[in-house]
Order: sequence, then structure tokens, then C-alpha cells
Amino acid sequence: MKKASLLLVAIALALFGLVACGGDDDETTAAETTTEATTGGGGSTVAITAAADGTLAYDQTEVDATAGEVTIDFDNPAALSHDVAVEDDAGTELGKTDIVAQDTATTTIDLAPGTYTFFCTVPGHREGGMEGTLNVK
Ligand SMILES: [Cu+2]
Repeated sequence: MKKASLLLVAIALALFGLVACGGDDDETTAAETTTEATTGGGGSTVAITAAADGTLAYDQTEVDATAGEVTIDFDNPAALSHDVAVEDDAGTELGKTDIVAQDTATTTIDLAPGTYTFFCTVPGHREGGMEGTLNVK
């Protein structure tokens, strides 16, 4: 009977130790996961604006972004409708904002490092000069 009690105490202590250790491990894992989520995303936000006077031009001819989820924040202060589309060097369109006039529009595109072209999809606008280079590093 006495031996059995000692054994129970020993088991209880062993279990307590395991639970305590387990708790510590969980906290460490959670902290590491949070750090990875904060630093692992990459990407950046690029601001592109259209000419306020209604000419077929963006205010930027070349913009830079970080590889990952790249957000295009487009602001068109003019009454003439514009958008911002992005295509790769093979001419494949990867994404675009809504067409807006005197408004803002945004879109997020997953981009690998490389050189891309941004342009306006409204007929005649790209040909009129609404395009530029998007460098992703
Ligand atoms: Cu346009």
C-alpha cells in the first residue's frame, strides 16, 4: 500500500513535469510562428497617380516594388477615366484596378522579381503615353 502511494506520487510529479514542459514548448512555438508571419510576407505598396490636367499621362514613368504581394494604389484626379494594369515582359496581363475618374482604385498582384509594364487599358490611352515601368526586386 505504501509502495503504491509512492508510485502514484512519482507518476503525478512526472505528469506535472510533462505538462509544464509542454506549456513552455507551446509558447515558444507560438512566438516563432508570429515572427515568421510578420517578416515572411514581403511585398509593398506602389502609389501611381494620373495627370490632374486630363492629359494621357501618369505622374510616374518608373516605380519600384518589393517582390510578393504588390498593392497598386491608383489615384486619378482627372475627369477622364483611367486605370492601371500590369503586364509581364511577355505581354501577359497580371492584374488591374477598376477604371475610375476623380476617384481612387486599388489592386493587389503577386509579383516575382523582374521588370513589368504598367499601363492604362482605356482604348488609345496607352498609345497616347499612359505607360511606365514597374521594377520588382
Ligand atoms: Cu487612361
